[in-house]
Parts: sequence; C-alpha cells; structure tokens
Amino acid sequence: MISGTLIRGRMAMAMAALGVAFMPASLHAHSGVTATTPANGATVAALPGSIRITFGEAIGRVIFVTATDAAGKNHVVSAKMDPAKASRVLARTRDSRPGRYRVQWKVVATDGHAQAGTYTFTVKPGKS
Ligand SMILES: [Cu+2]
Repeated sequence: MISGTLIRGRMAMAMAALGVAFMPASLHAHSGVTATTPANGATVAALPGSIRITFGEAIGRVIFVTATDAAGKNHVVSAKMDPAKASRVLARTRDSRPGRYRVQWKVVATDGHAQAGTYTFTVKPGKS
C-alpha cells in the first residue's frame, strides 16, 4: 500500500525535475543593457543618426530595433551589431522629429537565449 505522503513526495520530485527542464529564460543570468545613446529618459536636440545599445556581454545577433514616435512611425532604417564592439548594437535612423521616442529591441545572446527591452527618450522641439 502506497501512502499519500509517498505519492506527494514523488510528485514533488517529478515537478522539481520539470522545473529544471522548463526553467524560464528570465531566470537565466544575463547582464543586460549597460548603456544606451541617447540615454534612457534623456532629452536630446535631434534624433541621432545612430542609436547605440550596449550590453554587458557580447551579443549573438540582433533580431530588431525600432524607435517609434508618438504617431507610431518607426524611425530605424536598419540595425546590426557594431563591427567594432560585439557587445554593442547600432540602429541607423532617419527623419528626426521632435517628440517622444520609444525604443524597443530584441537580441539573441551568444548562448541562444533571446533578450528584449524597451526605453524612451525625447527630441526637444526647435530647429530640426
Ligand atoms: Cu542564456
């Protein structure tokens, strides 16, 4: 006769095994973004020709970078890893306009894990 305690014990072991197998990527330690240009929350005179996102470790590849204005228009033309620095992503932009921009990015780490994030900055009104 199998006791309830033993069954619960076996289920706990099985679930612990599953927990290891399906550990979410978010629990995996990656150093994340260490700096951006423009900086998060910054106000700048114009949209820079290249938005830079620097990570604490080398990146495997870039999935996408967008910089969306208040009207929903993406100002990023292309995004790639910086040939001079494996931990930095460069996103070329066009058409600087005043207003708030929301940058969204997604990259794959060298171990294959996807990472994504978002931040904002503002281009101040005036000459453009
Ligand atoms: Cu990883």
